[in-house]
Amino acid sequence: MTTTDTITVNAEPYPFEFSPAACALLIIDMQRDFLEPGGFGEMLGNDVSQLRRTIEPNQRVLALWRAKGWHVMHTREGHRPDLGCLPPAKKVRGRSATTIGDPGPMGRILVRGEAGHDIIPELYPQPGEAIIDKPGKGAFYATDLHAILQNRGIQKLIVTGVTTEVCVNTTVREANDRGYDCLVLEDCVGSYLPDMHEAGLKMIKEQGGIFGWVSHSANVLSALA
Ligand code: C5J
Repeated sequence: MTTTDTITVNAEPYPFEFSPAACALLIIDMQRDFLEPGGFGEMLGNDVSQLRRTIEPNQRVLALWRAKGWHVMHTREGHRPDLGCLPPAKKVRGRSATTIGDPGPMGRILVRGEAGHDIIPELYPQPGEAIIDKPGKGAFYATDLHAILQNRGIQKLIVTGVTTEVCVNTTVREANDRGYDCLVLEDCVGSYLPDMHEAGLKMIKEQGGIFGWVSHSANVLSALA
């Protein structure tokens, strides 16, 4: 198989086709504060096991992408230490006693450079894999993701990570408006809220794939076998 061959993955609402040279694996916000026991997510009362079930399938897909030498990119949601890129509305939303920028269980919450903001060791980026630090839910807002994808000739994205209905969905919608085709792998994305996970996937693939495609990592692995 060459990087310009077309690979077809069984998906909903219909098969997803990509050429490896023009496709990136985009892993969204697999950060310690969202996924690890004792992190900010769990501190807010969330069940982190709903997110942790995505680690193993992500590892499988990531290992394959790395073995092939294909494009891998990671994102992290977070803010500058001076909080200059944190909109006041985002700071106060939710009326939690502890909010972004405050001291949390793994350093200042969602602040760049803090332990909790970093990517979990199981999926830690390797040299050469772009890390997009994003202040918003979508990975395109106020980042250079679009420029990097354009410069590398990437038109298709395989999107994984957390959470399904928030940062994954927002990124897929932003990508769709910029002309990218996105395939979301249902076992590699997760939400603290199972019903939101289901709804998030449905919103992507309904109406003929209005925002993109949904499949399972097993389908990607078998398409490449
Ligand atoms: C992400 C969030 N990554 N739920 N953030 O989805 O606030």
